[in-house]
Amino acid sequence: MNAVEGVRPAQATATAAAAPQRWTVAQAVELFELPFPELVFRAQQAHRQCFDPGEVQLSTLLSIKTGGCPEDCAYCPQSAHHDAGVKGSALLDVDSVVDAARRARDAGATRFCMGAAWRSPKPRQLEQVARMVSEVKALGLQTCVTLGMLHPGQAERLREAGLDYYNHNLDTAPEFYGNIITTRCYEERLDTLEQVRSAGLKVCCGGIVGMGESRSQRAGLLVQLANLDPYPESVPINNLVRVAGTPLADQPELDPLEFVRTIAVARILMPRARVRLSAGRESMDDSLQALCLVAGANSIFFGDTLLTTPNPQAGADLALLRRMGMRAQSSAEDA
Ligand code: SAM
Ligand code: DTB
Ligand code: SF4
Repeated sequence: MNAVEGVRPAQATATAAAAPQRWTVAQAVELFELPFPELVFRAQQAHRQCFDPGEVQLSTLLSIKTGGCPEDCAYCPQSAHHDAGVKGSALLDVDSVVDAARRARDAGATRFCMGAAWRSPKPRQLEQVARMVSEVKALGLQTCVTLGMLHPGQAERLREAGLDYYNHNLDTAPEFYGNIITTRCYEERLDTLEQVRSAGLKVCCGGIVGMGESRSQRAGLLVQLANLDPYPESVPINNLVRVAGTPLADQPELDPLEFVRTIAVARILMPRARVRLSAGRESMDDSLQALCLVAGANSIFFGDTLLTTPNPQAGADLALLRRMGMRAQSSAEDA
C-alpha cells in the first residue's frame, strides 16, 4: 500500500458502522508530508464529494464589542494585556448592528458573524446579543456569534433567539496552547463547545497557524477538530495577523505553501465542513488565495475589516472569484 492509500482514519475499517472516525496525529502528519500535488489532489477529491467546487460562501464579520478583553491571548490586538492601539467600544446598539447586517446581505454575504471581546458574556449582555441575533436572522441571513466561554443555559438562549452557529476556536494544539494563552485552558474551550453542541447549535471551530507551532502541532490542532464528535460544520483556518504591540508581532511568516497544506489536510480530515480561509488574506496575493480555494477552502470573510484588522476589499474578492470562474453562494439556506 502506498502512502496515499495508507492514510485513512484509524477506525475506518472497524466493524461498528456508527463508530466515529478517529484520526491520529501521525496520520495527519503523513498527509502534510505528501508531495504537494498529491495532497492537493486528495483534498480536491474530498471537496468534490461533498461540495460544488466552484462555489464559495461569504460571511461578513462585525465587532460588536471591541477591545479591553481580560484574556491574554498572545495573538490578539484586543487583549487588555497588550498595547496594540485598538480603540475600544461598548457593546453596539441593536439598530446599528442590524444596519450593518443589511448592508452585508445586500453586498452578497449569506452569513453574518458578530464578535465580542469578552472572556464570557454577562446575562444582560447576552440578552442584547440575543436581540441582535433575532433581527439579523429575520433579514434572511445565517447568524453566528463569538462571545467567549458560555455559562449553562446561554447557548440555549441564543438558539431560541435564532442563532445558527457559535464560533469558539481551539486555536492550536493542546501542547502548544500554554505558550499562547494562560488565562483559560483547553478543557474550558472544549466545555463551551460541548454546551454549544448540546443546545443544538452548529459549531464553528478552528484555529490559527503561523504562531511558531511545529508542523506536528498544526496536525495536532486539525486532529483535535476532526475528532470532535461530530466534527464542526465550519472550520476557520486563520493565518496569524501579526499586529504591532502583541507578543507575536515579530513572529516569522509561515511558508505560504505550508498554509495551503494546512487547508488541504483540514479538507481531507473534515470533508463535509465549510473550511474557511479566514484571517490573513490581506497579506496573501491572489495566486496564494486561489491555491487555498483549490486546496479545499470554500468560505471567506467578506468585507474590508475583520474585527479590528483589514481584510481585502469586497470588490477585489468578487473580481478574484470571477477570474477563477467561481461564484459566491447565492442562498443562505445551507450556508
Ligand atoms: N473573545 C472571543 C474568543 O476568543 O472566543 C471571540 C473573539 S476572538 C477575537 C475570535 C478569534 O479570532 C480567536 O479565537 C482567534 O482565532 C482569532 N484571532 C484573533 N486575533 C487574531 C490574529 N491576530 N490573527 C489571526 N486570528 C486571530
Ligand atoms: C475566526 O476564526 N476568525 C475571525 C472570526 N473567527 C471571529 C476573527 C479574526 C480576527 C483577526 C484579528 C482582528 O481583526 O482583530
Ligand atoms: Fe479576548 Fe477573544 Fe482576543 Fe482572546 S481572542 S484576547 S478572548 S477577544
